[in-house]
Amino acid sequence: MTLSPWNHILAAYRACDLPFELVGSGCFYFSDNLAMGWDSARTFCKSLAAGADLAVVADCNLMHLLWNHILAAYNGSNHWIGATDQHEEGMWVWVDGTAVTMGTPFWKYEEPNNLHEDEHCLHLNASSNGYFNDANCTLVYSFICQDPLTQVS
Ligand SMILES: [Ca+2]
Ligand SMILES: [Ca+2]
Repeated sequence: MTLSPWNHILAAYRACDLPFELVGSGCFYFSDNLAMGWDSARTFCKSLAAGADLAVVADCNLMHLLWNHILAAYNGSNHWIGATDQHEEGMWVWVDGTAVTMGTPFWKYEEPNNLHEDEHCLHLNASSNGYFNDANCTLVYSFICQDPLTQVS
């Protein structure tokens, strides 16, 4: 039996439980027009599935895959992802507790800049092709959640 490309696509979609979509090798939820502050976005993500949280984007290839998907399907808008330096200024940590890689190839030039000493949450920045920027956590942005339990390899 041969699988048509369509079968392959269906199989890929089934790899993630709704409302998560397969991007790269992970299962992600894009909030589309639903927008809120970073903390509320994190709470929302956790409500979607056991173990779900804001997305950890520790891989540069994944960063570009997510951004290209946002450009194609979600208006290329700013999206919160799961890292913050709320606990200690300048110490960027993913929601899974691992350290965020600083500088290129992840961050927009001269970011994070902690503007007005009040930028402690990470987003894929619409004005810089999705490269990382720190922003005020109360800004109302769309966001990306991740379901680690349905991650495929
Ligand atoms: Ca900061
Ligand atoms: Ca900034």
